[in-house]
Amino acid sequence: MSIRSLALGTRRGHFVAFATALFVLLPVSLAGAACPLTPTKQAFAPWGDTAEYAQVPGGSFEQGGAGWTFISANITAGNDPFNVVSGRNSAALGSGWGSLAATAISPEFCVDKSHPYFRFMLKPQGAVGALATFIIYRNTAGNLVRQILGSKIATNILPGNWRPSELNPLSVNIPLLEAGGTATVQLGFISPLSFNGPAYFIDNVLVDPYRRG
Ligand SMILES: [Ca+2]
Repeated sequence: MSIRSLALGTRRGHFVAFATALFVLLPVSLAGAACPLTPTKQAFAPWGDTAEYAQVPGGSFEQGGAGWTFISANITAGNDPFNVVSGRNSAALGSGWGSLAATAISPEFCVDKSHPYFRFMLKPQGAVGALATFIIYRNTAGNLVRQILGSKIATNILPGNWRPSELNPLSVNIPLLEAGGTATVQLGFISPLSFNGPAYFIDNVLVDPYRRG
């Protein structure tokens, strides 16, 4: 039975209309979500961001980095202390001098217009420069491209504290060319070199679905 025929059937009585309206409202409220739905939470509410967030696959780094690609980077003990997503591990990017352009790249996942931004937790530690993020996606010509997003977070060579990243544009910034207005993307993180050990720790890479329900 289609949503339309359900809605037409509600004209038989007020009670039926009310009960059926509850059914009809649900698909409407999810109309922006073409990708599979995943659990969400207001992960960045302590910083005044009350949007709902869902986890990028393996983005809490609690599954051993499955599906992630690490170059001069690795999973390390220690969760983001705010427990944006609780756990025991994060990812360390860089291992000191000689580890130029340490990189972590996520597995592929589905993005639609309900994923306008992504956000994550980070901790600079002796970084000589800012952490860059990037999106890998297919452009309108069908070619895989890598779009680098600069970080606005100022860093210095002294160890810093865990903090939330700024909002990084995701579906607001790429073409949604696949079925249902979706795109297959990967997120990446590039660290500059550091004086001593990892230049950055990152944890809890989350995407921002439009608030639902
Ligand atoms: Ca974690």
